[in-house]
Order: sequence, then C-alpha cells, then structure tokens
Amino acid sequence: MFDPRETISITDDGRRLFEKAHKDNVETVWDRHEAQQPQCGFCDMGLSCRVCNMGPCRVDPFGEGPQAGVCGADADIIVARNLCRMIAAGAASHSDHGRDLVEVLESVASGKAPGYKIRDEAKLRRVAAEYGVAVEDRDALVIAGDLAQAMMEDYGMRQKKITLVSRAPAKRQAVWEKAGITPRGIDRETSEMMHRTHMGVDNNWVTLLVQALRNALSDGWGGSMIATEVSDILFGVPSPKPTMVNAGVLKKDQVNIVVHGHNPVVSEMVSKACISKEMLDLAKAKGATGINLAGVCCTGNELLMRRGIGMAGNHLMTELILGTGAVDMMIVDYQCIMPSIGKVAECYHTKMISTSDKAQFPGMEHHEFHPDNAEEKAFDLLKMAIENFPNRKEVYIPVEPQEAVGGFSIETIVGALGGTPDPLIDVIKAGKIRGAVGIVGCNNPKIKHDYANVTLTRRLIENDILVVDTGCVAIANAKAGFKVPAAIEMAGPGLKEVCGSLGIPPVLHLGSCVDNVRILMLVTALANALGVDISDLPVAGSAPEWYSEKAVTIGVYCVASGVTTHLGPMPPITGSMNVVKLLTEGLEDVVGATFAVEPDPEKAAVFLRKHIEKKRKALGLDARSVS
Ligand code: SF4
Ligand code: MSK
Repeated sequence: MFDPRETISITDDGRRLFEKAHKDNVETVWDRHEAQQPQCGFCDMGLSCRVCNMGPCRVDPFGEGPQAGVCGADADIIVARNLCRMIAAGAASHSDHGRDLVEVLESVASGKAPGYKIRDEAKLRRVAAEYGVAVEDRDALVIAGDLAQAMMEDYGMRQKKITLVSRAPAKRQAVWEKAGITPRGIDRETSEMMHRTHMGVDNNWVTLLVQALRNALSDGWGGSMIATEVSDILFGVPSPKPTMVNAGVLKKDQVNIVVHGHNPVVSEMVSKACISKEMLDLAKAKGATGINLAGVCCTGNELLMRRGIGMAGNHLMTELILGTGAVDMMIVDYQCIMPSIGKVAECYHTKMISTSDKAQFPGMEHHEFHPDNAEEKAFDLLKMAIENFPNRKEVYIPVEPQEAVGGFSIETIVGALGGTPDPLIDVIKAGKIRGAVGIVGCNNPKIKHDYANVTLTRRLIENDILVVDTGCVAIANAKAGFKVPAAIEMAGPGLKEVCGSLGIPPVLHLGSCVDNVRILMLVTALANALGVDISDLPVAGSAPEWYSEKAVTIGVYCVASGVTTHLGPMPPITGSMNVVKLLTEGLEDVVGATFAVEPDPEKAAVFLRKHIEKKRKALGLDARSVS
C-alpha cells in the first residue's frame, strides 16, 4: 500500500499531521492522488477534448490512432484550446474576486455596509485620480461611489483599454499595442476567450494563444489589480508586522477559528468580532482563555499582511490542520478549498462554514455573507465557534510556531527606501543584489510538499538574489525560517549586507495570489527608474509547485508583462510541440519573455541565475558565470 510518510512533506507539522490523519482513518489529498494513478496520459498532454457533444475526442500522440477529433480539430488546436480555457478560468476567478470587492466599495459609499469603512483615504484618492474621478474638495464616500462605478466600467466593453494598463511602463504598453494584446475589458477578454474556444470558432492555435495573452493581461492589470487596490482602500495598505506560522499557531487553551479562501471581505469582519469584549467574555465563560484567529491559504495571507494574524498552513495543510482537533470552526469563502474538507471535519468536532453565495461545499453549513449583514453574521458565527469549544476531544498540536515578518506592500518598500526605488537600483547596479525573483503559487501532491518552493528560494538567496513571494509559497518560506531578519545568515554576502542594513529578511512576503500585482508594480518602478522595459530587468518569476488555473493565468500575465517565468510541474501542453515551442521560445520575439519548465528546483535555480546574469550583461552591468 502507498505509504508516503517519508515523502509527503519537508515540514514537520505536515509529516506529523499526515501520520495523525492516517491514525484517524482520514483520507487526504495524497491518498486520493495515489488512487488516481495512473492519471490519463491524453489529458496530461492536453490531447483530450470535450468541448462539444460530438466528442469526447482524443488525439493519439504516437501517430497510430486518430489524429483529429470528430470536428477535425488536430493536436495543436485541441492543446491550445484547453490551455486557453484554463487561462480564462483563472482570469475569471481573480477578476470576479475583484468585482466582489468593488461591490463592497459601492455599498460602503451608499451607506449599506455597516462594519466596513474606507481605511486608507489617501490611497482611495490616488486610485480615484487614476480613474479620472474628481478628488479635490470631495467627500471620501462620494469619491468611493464614483470610483466603484468607474471600476465596474473596466469590467465591461465600453473602453479601448482597461484603466490600470496605463500604470505599465510606456515601452511595455507599446509592446502590447504592437502585438494587439492590450486588454479592452476584464469580462470581455474572458468572454471572448470562451467564445473563440467554442467548436467552430478560432481554429488557429497561434491566434488562440495571442488572445490568451490578452485575457491574462486583463487579469493582471485589471481584475487582480482592482482586487488588491480596493482591498487596500477598504482594509488598509499592508506594512511590515511580526507574525507566526505553521500548525503551532493554533492554541490548546483558546477558541481557534481558521479562515480559508481568498477574499478578505468575510475574514476582516471575523477578525473584528474576535477582539470584541462580549465575545472574549463568552469564550472565558466556556472555559477558554481567549479567541485565536488563524488563516490558511490566501484569505490567511490577506490577514497576515494587514494584521499580522498567524498562518496555520498552505494549500496541502488545509486538510491536515483539522486533525489537530483544535480547530473549533473553519470559515471559508472561495477558491482552493478542497471539497473534501467537510468530510475530514466530520472526524473531529470542527464546525465548517461556507459564506459565499457562489461557493458551497459538502459537509458545511452555509451562512451567506453580504455587505449589509457581514458584521452581524461574523458575531453569530463567532458565538457558534465559542459554543463548540467544549466539544473538543483529543488535541494534538505537534509543533511550536515559527516567527516571521510579513506585510511588504510596494508603498512600504519604496517608503523604507526613502520614497524612491533608487537605492534598490544602486545595489543591483553594484552587484550586491544580482536581481530579484518572484516565487509564487501553490502546492501540488505531485511534488513533495514545500520541497520545490523552499529549495528554490534557498538557492536564490544564497546567490544574492532577492526573493519576493506570495500565496502558498509565502507560507512555505515563512515556515522555513526565511522571513526573520536573522535569515540574512542564509543569504549570500551582498544580499546579507543590504538586507542587514535595512533590517529586513532576504525573502519579502508580498501577499496573496491577487497580490502578484504588487510584483508587477515593483518591476514597473524598477523599469521606470532605469528607463528600460520590464523585459530588460534582471528579474524572473517562478511557480515551483503550481496546481491551479489561476496560477497559469498569473504565469501568462507575468510573461506577457516581460517577466520570464519558470514553472515546476509541466502544464498539459506536451501533445503539441508547436504550442510548447511558442511558449518556451517564440514568445521572446513577441513580449521579450518566455516560459521555462523544470520540476527540479536545483536545476531551476541554475536556470534563473543564468537568466538574471544574462539580463545584467545586456544592461552593461557586471555578470557572473553560472554553472
Ligand atoms: Fe471532439 Fe471537436 Fe467536439 Fe472537441 S470540439 S469534443 S475535438 S468534436
Ligand atoms: S491559495 S491558487 S493554492 S497559491 Fe491562493 Fe495557494 Fe495556489 Fe490557491
């Protein structure tokens, strides 16, 4: 029988809680992954199609069986179409998340969202001005209403381009214009992508992929960027704060509530309720010493960034932490929530709560949050969680928490540098920092949990490359101890000197999945300061353990923005060498960047270092040889 105890995770809490799950006869993501073996080879190569009901169809990669589907679509068309639909789904997910935030902003403006408010008026005014909203001598709520309306227009089709595209360096905008990939409307590009991939529409694999670039850009410079900006306006711009990470953030003697998903709209209300005296008194009456809020995945990242709330784990830890028996309630919103977790919770006392009108799960109670009832709902749920505390049975919290620092927004990074990115440019020019890599994305049971994320990060900082991270990688790296100032001891001499003088760790936590746009803004600031395009910078992206459609879309908008991006697991495209070649070579001529796929993080580190040194040389900076 499959026994992955030695292989599932590099983390202590992951391994121990996996053993606990098996002792409790709980089925986990690793067990189900094993049960799926061998996974379908046609699907793995992107060669199966079920776009229409003449199918399903598949193309034989060995040339012996059918070479076209019933409609005549060949391998190139089928592979491209499948990839395009992944990108559309990823863009839709981030962008719909952004839309939900715009609706909260609109409700705040019209006085229909008690409990929410404008927390950063300066940012509201800055963003509103970018949208052409008059800000002089106008009330913040009036501005917020106008900004919400203007953002809603970005979702539709009335404009030639999405407003925030104008933030990109002028040279990059010219690249997009030339390639015909400037995104026009957020929903429009996703809708067009789905239209083009319907049977009998766009059957040119190249033009399909060009639209996929435009669709991904509508996410990166549209939906995701709106999500991050409105979150900052409503909940505050993050600033560096100490926090704790791993399953040890759960407290044996306190009511533990874990929030999971992506959108901070619910979790922010819950965090507010957790500090109310009424709730604390109730918790004490039930025998607890307090109320402890913790996060997993990106809802957790949102709270960590702004409030320093502890993080119990990343994607592959979400089932395992329930096995601690210490989670009195898990509250979920949407995205990356495995439908298994309601069933896992049945083995323990945990109350499972879903909150979004668009995301329900088996084994969960549904309590729908809307801007007008969110505050009240948060208190109701908290009462339920507290009432559940005495129902605990065995509690097993196998590790002590690890310290970390999170909350590096671009505003705080540039602020710490004296209001300009120039000091960062200077240390890059001097070669103390060779360049920077954004490591982002998920976990995937195809890879030992956190192994690729952490190994790649370690190798890069050792070689004087600054790492910024988001999403589930950010939690992996915090657990590995890379996010305390003392972590400079793991960095190369140049990076150690720079981070030491600034008092920052060599790996900076930039937030959640939608916050990858903070990385876009960082590279934009660097490109503008140097007077070059993003594709000229000694920077790169990486998603060493990606699994989700959203991660594909992030990778595509990074590449389309000029950032060469490494992927760990191979996407399902190997059925078409034309598609593979376009993504790994051909895009260089179109957008000045490409994808590279390398599951081994040691080899990936060498690739990324070589890429950075090549870019340094092209900029006329000193370049090291890498072998
Ligand atoms: Fe088969 Fe073509 Fe229909 Fe796809 S679109 S299922 S290849 S007939
Ligand atoms: S939660 S998309 S597993 S990073 Fe954003 Fe983590 Fe990936 Fe989900």
